[in-house]
Amino acid sequence: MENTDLFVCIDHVGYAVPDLEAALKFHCDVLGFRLLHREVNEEQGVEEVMLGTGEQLPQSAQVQLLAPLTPESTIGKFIDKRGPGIQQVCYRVDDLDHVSEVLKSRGVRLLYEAPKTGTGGSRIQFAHPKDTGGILLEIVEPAKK
Ligand code: MC0
Repeated sequence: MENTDLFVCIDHVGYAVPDLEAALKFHCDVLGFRLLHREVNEEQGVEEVMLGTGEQLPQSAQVQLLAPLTPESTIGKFIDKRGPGIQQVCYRVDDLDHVSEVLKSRGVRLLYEAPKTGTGGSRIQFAHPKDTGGILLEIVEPAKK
């Protein structure tokens, strides 16, 4: 039977954090996560780290820490309104364009006209939380190796 699944797995859960170094220390020293990747994404207004249990991206059990570059950024506003915590859940896909078209055809509003660049050169898109039961849903197609 043809596989019609849209998603490969949960790629990561993203936490909005006001203090990246403090959150990194907690996740690594207390929870035992390993730092897999770190970058500044100016377009998204974040400094982010990806944590996991293996040696390189993409891994299972990934956690993303998202710190705001400015108070006016998406994460800055989120922390201001809701406080630190889960900001997004991200599903991994093989073909972002295909999955985007399917979601759109099913009435889900996507936030961007065209995919943006995410962690490690990945392609990303978001579905509006109003269309997903209150969850900001990111979809990611990891960069090809
Ligand atoms: C806002 N709302 C949320 C939410 N943010 N609901 C669930 N989860 C969230 N994270 C709800 C609010 O409670 C409100 O509902 C309504 O959506 C409008 O919220 P708002 O406070 O007026 O905020 P907006 O509209 O200015 O922005 C919300 C929006 C924004 C989702 C459009 O956060 C956005 O564009 N996000 C996508 C980009 C992003 O998150 N970048 C940072 C991660 P009520 O009921 O009060 O009306 S970058 C990233 O993740 C990259 C690096 C990667 O993974 O590779």
